[in-house]
Amino acid sequence: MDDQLALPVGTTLDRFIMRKQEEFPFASGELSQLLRDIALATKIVNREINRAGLLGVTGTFGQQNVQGEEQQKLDVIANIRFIRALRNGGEVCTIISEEEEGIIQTGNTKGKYVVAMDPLDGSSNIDVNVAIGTIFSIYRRLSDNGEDGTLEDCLQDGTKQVAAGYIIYGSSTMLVYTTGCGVNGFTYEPSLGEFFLSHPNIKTPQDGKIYSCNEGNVNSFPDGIKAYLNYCKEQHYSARYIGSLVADFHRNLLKGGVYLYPPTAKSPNGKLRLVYECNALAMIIEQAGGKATDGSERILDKTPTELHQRCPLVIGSPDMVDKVEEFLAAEFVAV
Ligand code: P6P
Repeated sequence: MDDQLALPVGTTLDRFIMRKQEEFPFASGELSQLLRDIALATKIVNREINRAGLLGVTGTFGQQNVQGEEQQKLDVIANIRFIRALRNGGEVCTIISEEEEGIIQTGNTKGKYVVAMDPLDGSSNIDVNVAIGTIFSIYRRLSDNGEDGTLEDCLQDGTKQVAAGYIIYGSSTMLVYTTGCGVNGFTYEPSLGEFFLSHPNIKTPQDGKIYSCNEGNVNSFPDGIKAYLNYCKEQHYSARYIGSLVADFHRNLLKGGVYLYPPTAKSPNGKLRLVYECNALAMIIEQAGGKATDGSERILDKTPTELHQRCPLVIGSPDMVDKVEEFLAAEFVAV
């Protein structure tokens, strides 16, 4: 039979995970199972996002999170879904979530891993059908097995991540992750309930012509950032800012570009959180050949001191991140 008639459906996430596990002779399978648990929660959250308008789960939940931000109903739902999946999966002892003030003990005291997550980032965009995302980091616990995880387990440098990823719920739903050996993207096929490898070995362009920044805050930006934004206009770059970190990051990852969230008057340390937003994306961008700094220091080298601490973020094509840093450095020389 002509095998052209039956085109291959491609590599499922599960088969990919198993193949990658075989490359690690000492892998015992817990990380593989943990990645599957995240994928399961993603499928459930994806279904609820896609039907939000029909399920009456758009809009605010009626209380604020630890950040003082209005929680959307889907923020709460996504948080519950991921916590349940990680608790039931058994591999995770402790979770950090944007939606929870303290660390969450799963009861899996023998779990080897800690997960830091933003269950649903950009959720204020849900009601207007703009792409949103989930961001996660996976660390090996430092504390002894058999006990609950500790705060120290949760405040590790980004360089200690064993895996990081995000899900973008956009025109299609994609899971993009790394375990430190490159970045791979999987597209969800709802009719089969499977993720299929669609973007193998993602590499971000060395340079780009897209900059993502909320220029509504420009008056309170550092002078070096103001100078860089003027440079972008002189170079006729394209301004692309969706206001959804995962969507802006994903576009820049694939096409080349830089995302900036500098210090502002309202957020003097920047708005984005080091532990469960910046670190994961920084690992991914570096694995794809890009860079991530706070304007001067490498994000992955920063040692978190608080669960929800914020930091400025400059992330994307390496040549563009370098250029931003050049303008910021010139600011201090000019003084
Ligand atoms: P601003 C969403 O709240 C978020 O955390 C990111 O997804 C997004 O990039 C940023 O904040 C948008 O912030 O201040 O520009 O509205």
